[in-house]
Amino acid sequence: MQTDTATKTTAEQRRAFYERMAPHHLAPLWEVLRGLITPEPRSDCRAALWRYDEVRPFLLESAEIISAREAERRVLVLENPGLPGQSRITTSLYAGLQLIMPGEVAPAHRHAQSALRFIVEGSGGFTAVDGEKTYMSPGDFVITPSWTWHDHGHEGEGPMIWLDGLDIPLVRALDCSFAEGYGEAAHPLTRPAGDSLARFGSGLLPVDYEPVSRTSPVFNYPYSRTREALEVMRRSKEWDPCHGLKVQYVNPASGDYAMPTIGAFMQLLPRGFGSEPYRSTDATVYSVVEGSGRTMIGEEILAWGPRDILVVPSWTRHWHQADTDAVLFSFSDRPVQKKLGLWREDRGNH
Ligand code: GTQ
Repeated sequence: MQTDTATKTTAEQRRAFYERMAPHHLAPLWEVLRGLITPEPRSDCRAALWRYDEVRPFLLESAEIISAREAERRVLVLENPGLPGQSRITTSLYAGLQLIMPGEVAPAHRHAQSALRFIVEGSGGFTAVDGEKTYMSPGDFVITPSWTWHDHGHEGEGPMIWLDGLDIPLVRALDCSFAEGYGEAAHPLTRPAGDSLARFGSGLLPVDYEPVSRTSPVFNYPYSRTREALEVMRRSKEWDPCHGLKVQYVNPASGDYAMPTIGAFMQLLPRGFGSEPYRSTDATVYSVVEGSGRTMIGEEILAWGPRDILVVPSWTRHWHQADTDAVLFSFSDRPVQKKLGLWREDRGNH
């Protein structure tokens, strides 16, 4: 009884104390410490799947509502269900599906945020980055480095759709967003299409080349090359128990990730493959390129097919099953975590 009263009095005393300090912008750490420094990652980010056949009609309908030019970028944001209204697919990354119709333009602008495009549907669409156009095909991995002028257009037929991945929430957390419009639809072209890939992506570099940016000078990694590489590599049958056959996109001038803030990967899971459980601290967005299967995430089973998008939160054990040969593209903030010495992974069930 006495203890109860004493506790109550203590609690009241403490509350009164906190109220007196609040106007001075002071707060007691001991009331929040356990929620700040958690023994393991604790995130509102949830596992989720977007089925392409459910999303695509909404995306096409958006073209009846607004033009690419008026929208600036006509994109449906993939919002993590645990982070509604925040334009995030994970805590640190943004993703959306962008649509451009034949003859449309998404006008030139530049921003501090880095962007990747993973092409999902269509052909004849292009993106121009700092004066060089690249035409995009499904499975291509295309980069827009931080602060480079870029516009998108479409010279082909039918809808052109790609997955955008940007470091918007990360840049927001650091409060270093800058952006400007070019003022015209397109930035002038100064190099022929394909120049960067030939110059930097052929196992060659210009003699005495010194990197001018932290981002890869290759800005389109065509799927035809990536797929062919996986097909040749699979012959050695060296399967990683957690990843199948997995590669990461590289900046050929530095050997580092292709982008400073976003790591991008491609993996092949052979037909019938069941991966061992795996988790890592980088929440990961997957885009299914080929094949079908499922990913088990905690209690959830996410069944996927071509063009579906799924997200696996940080430090969440998951494993994949492939019903057919399957090819999965993925991206995460791994380069940032690794540079800061924060990244961890955990294989198996321990
Ligand atoms: O294409 O530049 O999905 O600036 C979001 C912001 C795409 C783009 C997005 C952007 C872009």
